[in-house]
Amino acid sequence: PITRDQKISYRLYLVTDSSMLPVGHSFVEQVEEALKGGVTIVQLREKNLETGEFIKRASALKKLCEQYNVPLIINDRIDVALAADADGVHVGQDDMPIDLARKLLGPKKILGWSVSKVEEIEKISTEFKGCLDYVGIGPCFPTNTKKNMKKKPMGARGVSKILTALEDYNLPEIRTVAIGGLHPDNLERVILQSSSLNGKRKVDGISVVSEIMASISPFKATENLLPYVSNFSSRNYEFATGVSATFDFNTFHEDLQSIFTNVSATTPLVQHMTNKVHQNFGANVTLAIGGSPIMSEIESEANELASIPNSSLLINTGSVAPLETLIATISAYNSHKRPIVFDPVGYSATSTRIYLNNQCLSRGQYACIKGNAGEMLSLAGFASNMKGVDSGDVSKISLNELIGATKKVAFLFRTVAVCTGKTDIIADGVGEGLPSPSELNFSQETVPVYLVENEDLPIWGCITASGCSLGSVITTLLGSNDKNSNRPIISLVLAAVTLYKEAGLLASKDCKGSASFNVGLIDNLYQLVKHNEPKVWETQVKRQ
Ligand code: 3NM
Ligand code: MG
Repeated sequence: PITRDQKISYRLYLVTDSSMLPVGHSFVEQVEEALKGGVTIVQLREKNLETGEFIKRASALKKLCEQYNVPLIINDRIDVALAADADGVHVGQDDMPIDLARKLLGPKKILGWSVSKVEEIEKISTEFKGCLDYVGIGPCFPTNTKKNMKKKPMGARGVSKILTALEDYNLPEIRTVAIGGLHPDNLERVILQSSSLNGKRKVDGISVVSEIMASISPFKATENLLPYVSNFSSRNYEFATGVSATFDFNTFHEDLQSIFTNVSATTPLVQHMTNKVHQNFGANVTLAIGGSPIMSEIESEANELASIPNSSLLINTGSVAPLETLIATISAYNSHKRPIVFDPVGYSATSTRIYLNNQCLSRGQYACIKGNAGEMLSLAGFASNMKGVDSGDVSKISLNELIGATKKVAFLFRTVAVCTGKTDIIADGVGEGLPSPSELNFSQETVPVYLVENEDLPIWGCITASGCSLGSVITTLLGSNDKNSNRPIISLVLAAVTLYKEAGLLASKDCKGSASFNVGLIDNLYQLVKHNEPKVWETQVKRQ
């Protein structure tokens, strides 16, 4: 038998469910295909079997798993596990207390526990000290598999909280798997985004039910999952954009011209899901710089749009699209590895907005998250409340505090974070010199920061959608990127900020007021891209 003192691989943890097999598939064959495909640990989870049948099934699976040298864990039933001499037991929060389970199970068998709260991790370090081998953290996403699910999906951020708690309570011996609604289209970012705040811990594996048990090809389904949990290091951040280039600040300024040329060459299709005030202006801004805007909020066409070469998506949560439509569109762009820019308008202004924004944040991976000072501070957890959707009274906040918040957002959401203001702050949470998720020294402190300092131009605040339209420019430039141009996200975001600020500066110089500033902004974007001589621009990016 496999015992808890051996090195157990939790990389790909199959939890069975005999109720979802495709027609004509047998339970044992389904599990055997998964074993052939490479699952590293199996849990027999049966909710409706009589004890006798349960033991029979456990004994049959035990024999099978043994042939593949894979541990067999029994859900909930210690008696069944002992009767079938399985390798361990998994218990939920409503099942037997952990210390009692350990006592009954003896010192050698593997014991796992479902957790979703920091308090539960604290217990592992106190009353349950030494009892447990691993925790299943979930549900990460909504799932139809578990009936009567009482817990709310926690998203990658929730998993990160649990991993952070394991660090805080000094429990390096506890192994971890994430569970709930995990599928190939969300695995990469979940693994990446869920690492602990100090960057030292990522999940040891992921656990799935339906992805394998409901598959008509369980072998292929398993094989398909393995790369996500095996080679963290070689995959890097491609999932956000399909591009894995590294950034060289020294050559950035020379590259600017060709960045803008490439926009005209590719005419990116820029889907906007944005608020009404921004729709018209954002479309004109996109056109002025060579993009092709589409203001669609139709769920059924998201996948088609996302599959068009050089498409990109701007989500501005001042939008009125229903959450399901937002999530479906986000998923479509993520699975096509096309970039999404997220603008969490008025992030925490009302509880409705917090919910909407948090749902979007936990359900997608964003190439860039852009916000004003108030939004950035809230996203970073530095300010709990914002009034209205403008940047509020942030005048008392120092530049350094804002830089800290922007770094934290870049790090938390593994994105390029842009905080707009008199000085624009751009923090690169995905790029230059940052280690892959498998390496253990990725922390907020190592996030590179760039600043674009501007003249104080109060006129920016006199027109609507000026911040939103920076989102349009960033999204257009990101859309121009593909495997051919192969640029890191950060270089395109920096180019977008530079262009937009330069246009604003020029427009402010010869406008008569806010209306002509509005028009002048579009004119200058158009002219700047047309003449494309970034060398003579006043606006410059500095590395902090
Ligand atoms: N436990 P699927 S979620 C069995 O959160 C189970 O503890 C969960 O199924 C938890 O991979 C879950 O099909 C079901 O979404 C996961
Ligand atoms: Mg249970």
